[in-house]
Amino acid sequence: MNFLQRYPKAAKLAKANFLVAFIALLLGGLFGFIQALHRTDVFRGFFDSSEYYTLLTGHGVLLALVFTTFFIMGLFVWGVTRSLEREPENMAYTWSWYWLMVVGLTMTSVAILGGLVPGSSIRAAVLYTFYPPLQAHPLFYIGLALVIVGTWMAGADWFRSYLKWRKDHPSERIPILTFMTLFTMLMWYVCTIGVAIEVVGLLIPWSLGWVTEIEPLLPRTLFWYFGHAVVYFWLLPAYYVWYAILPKLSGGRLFSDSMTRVVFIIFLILSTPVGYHHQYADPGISTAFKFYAMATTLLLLLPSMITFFTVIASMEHGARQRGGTGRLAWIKKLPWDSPAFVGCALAGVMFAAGGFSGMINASMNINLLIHNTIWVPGHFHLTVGTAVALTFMAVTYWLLPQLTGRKLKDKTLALIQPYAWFLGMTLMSNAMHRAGLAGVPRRTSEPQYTQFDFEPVFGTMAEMQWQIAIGGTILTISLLLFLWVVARTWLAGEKSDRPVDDHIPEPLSGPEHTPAVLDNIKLWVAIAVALVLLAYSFPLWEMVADGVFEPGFLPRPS
Ligand code: HEM
Ligand SMILES: [Cu+2]
Repeated sequence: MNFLQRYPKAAKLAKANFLVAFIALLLGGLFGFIQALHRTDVFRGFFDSSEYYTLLTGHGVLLALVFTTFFIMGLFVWGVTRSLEREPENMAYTWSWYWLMVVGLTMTSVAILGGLVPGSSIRAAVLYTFYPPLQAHPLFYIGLALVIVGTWMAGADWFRSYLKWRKDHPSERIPILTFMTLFTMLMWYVCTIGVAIEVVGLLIPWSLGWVTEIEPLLPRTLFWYFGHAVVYFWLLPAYYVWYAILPKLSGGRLFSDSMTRVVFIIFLILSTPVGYHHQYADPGISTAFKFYAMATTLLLLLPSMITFFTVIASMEHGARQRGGTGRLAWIKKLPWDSPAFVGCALAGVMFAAGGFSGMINASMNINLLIHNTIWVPGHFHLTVGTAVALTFMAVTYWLLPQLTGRKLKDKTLALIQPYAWFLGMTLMSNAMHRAGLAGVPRRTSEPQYTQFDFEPVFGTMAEMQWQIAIGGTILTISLLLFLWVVARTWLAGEKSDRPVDDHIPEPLSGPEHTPAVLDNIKLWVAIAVALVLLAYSFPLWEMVADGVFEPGFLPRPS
């Protein structure tokens, strides 16, 4: 029996989440295409430069916040159901979090798209980081708040399933797919507290006009309290795929169950105290705390290195099972003709490159060299824009047949798609990094500055602009190919009892070798909270203490 036949309710829910994710991907991707052509001066006919921030907000919010979040919800529904072998406990509750998220997302999107309607007073050109002084229509913030509450309810749903399962299996280890889900959600609970306080306590009252003045540093700090951890909320589900599914797609087995758990625990503990690394250039936060954030950020390279090792070891095992030999020659024996495998593997390669530029972002001193330049989008199109997005697209080729009971259609197009993404991103991201080093700013529709010469270390500005535009175009074609294959499979794929080989083999070193302490949820949450308090209580207190009494520091009634 396939997943759809065994768990029809969960399959329906996962598909509903994927549907929203893919619509967001289409719209957000088209905005990205338009931006790439516009800011490189290749074609400016789509819209006026004054609307650039509306588009950029649409692009960032729809891709980095909506596509990711809805896809992750669908992925986790699949994984929890499959690994605990039970449907969600109460479908009315389950659908209520889904619909809450959809309503919230609709409000936020209306606020953003309103900016494109001439004469409309509804606007939200505040970018996906949405902190003041840019101000959006209240719908934007209220919608975001509803989406966050929806994700909290989804997390509670999975904890509930887990606790029910625990009653029947008192001494078993938490199944690995559920373990990864729960730890990702725990991290999400810790980090979303910051943004929830920011949105509900400061931004909504401010956008409604209940308070007239707002101190920029406090909401910025609360945003970045959340804003780095959110990248791990995107990344951990990609790790989830690389740990649990990629070894299988390579024809092998996961190398180590314990290492997988250790990595997720480190992310729970360290993800949030690093937020100031986005505020190196902000006044009002002491250097000591920025330094602490730098240290914890660099420590986070450790779990990524462990992942690199564990995932490659699993892939090598797979390739050797398929007859691969030699130090590196085994790589040739990997299934380079399987779209799901190719997408995940290339996403991993790009993530390694993103890790290198990330080390530069993270270092307090050299960060100043690239701060707010187009280098930064160069970096995160490798990480969230490829490591995460391409992994999600690739695993869809393997998941969608399970959820729909239909075989993948148009395999050749599906295979071209990840290679095209890799090529397009190599051009676009590399040129963005180089242009950033020459000082080209991000977030502007007019980066030419005719009175000013950007001096690249090598090559020319014109050549970089073209690489960004051509890379962006190839990416857009790749994205359309993906959506085409998805639509064709979903609507017209051949029905089958076993549309895809969905068996996941046991790890080489399984949970029986895993220390029990790794499953001690309370202990790890306590350590995570302690580190957050260490990083944030003093600076936040400093911001609020005099502010409560100083007019203009905190929002005050108008
Ligand atoms: C068709 C593929 C894509 C193209 C052509 C594209 C293009 C661009 C360009 C040119 C910018 C820089 C704009 C500026 O700073 O002025 C940008 C920003 C951004 N992109 Fe993409 N992108 C694509 C895919 C993605 C994906 C898949 C994600 C995430 C999942 C993503 C997330 C972002 C974010 C968060 C920003 C920053 C927005 C801001 O600064 O507020 N992009 N994109
Ligand atoms: Cu960060």
